[in-house]
Formats: sequence, structure tokens, C-alpha cells
Amino acid sequence: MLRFLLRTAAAVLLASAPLAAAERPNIVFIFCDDLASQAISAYDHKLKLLDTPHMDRIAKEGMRFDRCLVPNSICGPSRAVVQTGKYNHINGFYHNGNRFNGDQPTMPKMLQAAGYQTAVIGKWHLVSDPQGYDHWHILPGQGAYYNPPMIRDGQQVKHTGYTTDLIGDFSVEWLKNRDKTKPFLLMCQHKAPHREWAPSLRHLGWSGDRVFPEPETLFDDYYGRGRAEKEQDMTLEKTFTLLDAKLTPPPSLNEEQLKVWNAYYEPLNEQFRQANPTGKDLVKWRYQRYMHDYLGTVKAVDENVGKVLDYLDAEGLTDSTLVVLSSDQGFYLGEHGWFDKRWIYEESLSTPLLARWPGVTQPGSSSKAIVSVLDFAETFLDAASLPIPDDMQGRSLLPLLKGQTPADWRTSFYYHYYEYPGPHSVRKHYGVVTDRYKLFHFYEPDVNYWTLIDRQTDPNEMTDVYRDPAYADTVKELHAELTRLRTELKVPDQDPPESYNRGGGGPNAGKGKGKAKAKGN
Ligand SMILES: [Ca+2]
Repeated sequence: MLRFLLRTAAAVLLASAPLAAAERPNIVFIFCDDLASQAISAYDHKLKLLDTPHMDRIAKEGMRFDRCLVPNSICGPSRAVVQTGKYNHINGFYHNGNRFNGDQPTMPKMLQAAGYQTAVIGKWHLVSDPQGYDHWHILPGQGAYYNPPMIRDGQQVKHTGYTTDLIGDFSVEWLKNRDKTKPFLLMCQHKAPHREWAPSLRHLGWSGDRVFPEPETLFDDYYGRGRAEKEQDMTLEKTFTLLDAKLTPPPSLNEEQLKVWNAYYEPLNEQFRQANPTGKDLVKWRYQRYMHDYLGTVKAVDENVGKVLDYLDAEGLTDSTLVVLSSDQGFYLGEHGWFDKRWIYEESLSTPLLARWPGVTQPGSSSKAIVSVLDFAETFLDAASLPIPDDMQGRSLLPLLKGQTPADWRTSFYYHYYEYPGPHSVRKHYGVVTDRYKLFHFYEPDVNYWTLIDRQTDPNEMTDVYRDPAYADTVKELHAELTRLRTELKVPDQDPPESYNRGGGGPNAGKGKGKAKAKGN
């Protein structure tokens, strides 16, 4: 009798398994590196820099989020937030050079344990080997733009070709060979458009004779802001290298590719040398070169987004798949004279977020709610009908995707950047962000001051009004909100926090320990 009951129970479980699987969506997460929303046409940016038809398709058939913020605008830390749904002072990965403690609970582990088939393909940048993935095929550290060495399930492999295309191809290949009885989580993580912005050979000269419009703040002199803004090292004027300018070619090109590369760049570089521009003319020249190259790399990303969407269509998976496209943070495309990221200022604080889930998300919809990469883990778990652990610090975006923003949705957001000293010399700071204001604190002994930005009267974020008496009440309210957030999020008062040199933390904690070692930024 007992045996009969067990057999019956097993039969019921077996019969219900495929049904349960069908009810849970597949998840395709396309994560870019340093992708600015200014470079995505779905965001309808005033400079109209680039057409991105494939990314736009996700927005047209789904939802565009206009204010997706990052807790810490730098590669590794943002990726640690996505894995854990927790701030960096909790997950232990404060800045690049840290080593991610992969033994902690993560979103992919939870999906995997619940029967999802999981894979991460492309840029990883967390130093320790990925955990929670049935398959991983990652770039070591920052990765190369051409002919990248990669690590596939622990084994070193070497590929020939353009990295963005390879990541797209490997993603589709994994989808083709997956176990079709299980739902899947595919994390397709592009290296592009990270510095040094090296386009595919097929996109060299893609913009023809076009002169890209310049941002209003290209020649910002940082008047009205403090020492941190004045003394950074990330301007087109002072920081742009020969490699950034393509006056020297990327080291990862092979001989044959280098010929094609030189055939495009060398005549232009010769013209540049003859003209020998200086001062503002040099910055203008660099901006044009930067836009050709950066946006060129985004074109390849866009085409590879199309590759994955086409596969979903061809396999009849579109309706059962949540597709999310985002970036580890935004990027400066010449605003304030800068490239790179790191600041609480808008271009680096804000990151693109497009999401499509047929039958759930209204096509062509948008949201201005403050959301974050901190919410992705929670969203994916919720989509899979799994519980969200209490100690995760974000919130599921599912209600927003359904067009119903909860009345108690967040109206303020905590930010904290730790990487100083470091590349580009941006000082440590933390602060609170609302729809209208940013109150933030540079808190090192030698550079120590508060700033208040009013984005309503100052959308380009050019003037600190912290000491303006007209803002006294606002300053008081925002200080109180900042304190409330730091308490709620358990931000340690001590900085660097005690956990900094334990577990995943510490600037040198990861050195020499992992196969997927990080380098660069
Ligand atoms: Ca990045």
C-alpha cells in the first residue's frame, strides 16, 4: 500500500513538473558594460547619437525605465549587486580588485536550486569562479575586444573573432543545446562598450562624414563645485590616451585584422598629425573619435541583442521569456568633459533598463519610478514564483512591469562609491538621491565637503547649492533621509568598514587566487 502511495505521488509529481515549468518564465538578462542610455535610441536622447533598432524592440514590446540607478557606479561592485540583491557593504565587493565571495547566497543559485538551467556568458569581473551556473564561459578580468582568451567551465580556451559577436553566438549556442524540459536563466554579459571602445572591423567608418553633436557641458570648468570634481582624472582633455584615441591600435588584433584596422585609421591619424590640433580643437577632435568608436561598439551589441531576440522568435520562446537589458552603470559621453563613470552625477548614476515580458508588460510602456540594478535578483526570483530572502535589499519590479507601481515604492535612493585611490581619481562619496535632489558627501580627510544638487533648476548638475539659505529646509530633510537610509541598509559608520578586509573585501584580497582574475577597471 505504501509503495502504491509513493508511486502515485511520484506519478503526480512527474505529471505536474512540465506544467510547473511552463508557468515559470525563462529569463534572458542582457547586461552591458558601461552602456550609456544616451546611446540607445529608445531613450530618445536630445543628441540622437545612434539608432539601436534591436534594443528599441525590447522597449517597443515592453517597458522602458527612465530612472534605473546603481548603488555604486563601477563594474565589479555593480555585478556583485546583481548576483546578490545587496549593497556592497553587505556583499563585501566594494571596488574593483576585490574578490567576490561566491559562497554567499546568490540569485542564480536560488533559481538553479528551483530547477532553472543557468548560464553566464561573457564578462564576469568578480575574480572568483562563478557559482550557481550550470554553464559558464567568461572573459578573464576585463577581457579583450578581439580574439579573446576565455574560461569555459574552468578550462582556458582561446577564440578568434570580435568578442561581442562571440558572446552573442555562444549565448545562442547554449540556448540551442539547453535541456528543453527546464526553464532557463541566461546571463548574456557583453564586454562592450567598455574602454578602449574598439569597434568591430565591419563597423569602422560606420558614421561616414557625420559630425556628432557635442554635449552642452563638453567644456565644463567645474566652477560651482568642489575639489573632487576639479581634481578628477577622467577628462577628454587630460586623460585620453593614445589607445583611447586609436592613435595606437588595440593589442588584441591579429596581423590580418590589424591591416584592416590600419587601412581605416591610419589615413585619418595622418590627417590628425598634420593638423596637430591643440586646446579646445583637440578636445573636439577627441570627442568625434570617441563617439565613432564608442557608438560603433554599441552597434555590434545591438546586432547581437537582435541575434538573441531572433532565436527566441524562431523557437517560439518569445511569449514565455522575460527579457531584461541593462548595464552595470551609465557612462559619460563627453558631458562635463568626461568619459568613464563613478560619480553620483546622473550619467553614471543612472543606467539603461529595458524589459519585455509578453502578457505581463504593456508594449511601449515606460516608468519614471526610481528602480535599481539592486532590484534585479528580487525581480527574477519573483518572476519564477520563488520567495525573496528577507535580507535582500532591493524590491521586485514585477508590479511595475504590470503597470502598477505600489503606493509605497521608494522615493529616495542610497549611493556609495569607494574606489579611491584608483583609476580616474574620483573621491569616495555617499549620498541620497530623490526625483529632484542629490545630497552627497565627499568624506576623506583631505577632501571633505557636502554638495546639494537641484536637478529641477539645474538639470546639467553644474551648481552646488548646499550653502544657499533658500535650500536650508531641503538640506535638513535630506540629511534626515540619508540617516534613515543608512540605518535601514545597515551601512557601517566606520569607513573603510570592518568587513572591508574580511571575506570578499580588501583591495588585494583577490590577488592570485582566482582563475577569472580581474585587471583594469
Ligand atoms: Ca562597467
